[in-house]
Amino acid sequence: MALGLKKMPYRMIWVAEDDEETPMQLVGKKITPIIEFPGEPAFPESTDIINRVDGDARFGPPLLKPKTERPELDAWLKGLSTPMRNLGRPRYIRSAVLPEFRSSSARQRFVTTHPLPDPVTGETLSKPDWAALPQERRDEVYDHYWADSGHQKRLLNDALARMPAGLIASDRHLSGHGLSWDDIVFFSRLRGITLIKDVKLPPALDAYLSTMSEMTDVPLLTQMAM
Ligand SMILES: N[C@@H](CCC(=O)N[C@@H](CS)C(=O)NCC(=O)O)C(=O)O
Repeated sequence: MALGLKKMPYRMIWVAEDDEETPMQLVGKKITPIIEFPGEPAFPESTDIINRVDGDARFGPPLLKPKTERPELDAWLKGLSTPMRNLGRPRYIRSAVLPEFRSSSARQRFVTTHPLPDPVTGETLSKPDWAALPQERRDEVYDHYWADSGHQKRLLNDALARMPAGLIASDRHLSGHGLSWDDIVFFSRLRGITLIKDVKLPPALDAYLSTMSEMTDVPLLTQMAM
């Protein structure tokens, strides 16, 4: 997002979900994103990356104002998170055209490291406990949520419809004080919703996601929505 906003030219190298070697060689741990400026050591952590990019005076003054406290925004996002996760995760692993999930081993690794709640109890296991389940059980839970899409979409639509009026200040910035860290957090949280087909996005959210996608040069996933 920051690279697009600053119009800084860059080359994107996708790291497959199951590729440990590349990030280990670059920064010594399995993590993305990572950035490398010519002549500088590579480093991870999106906050540090965004600060470095936004602060790079060669591409103009910083664009991002500070984050603000938005309890009404946090509360609304919290209501979206469970159905978004239950719908999103089974879709990511069906999107073999996403570069990081191109191979079946990458998709399998995503399932192993991203728990979904037990369909009967609703309980979500810790990551280690989920990873210790037999693979067939994890696949079964992912298949359950894929099959339950109609119900999960109704839950998501209900949560979306509870968006407070005026939550999104403008297409071009979420909060009233202008383009800010609030946009970085919000757009990256909500972009994934565009992979879910036939969701009733409130018009202000729909317009915001489209404009922010253009401003940041980060594509939405609408074309491959399912
Ligand atoms: N604090 C890091 C967290 C980044 C993060 O959680 N990245 C995920 C992928 S989206 C990751 O690398 N997970 C470790 C793994 O895949 O093993 C940041 O903000 O950049």
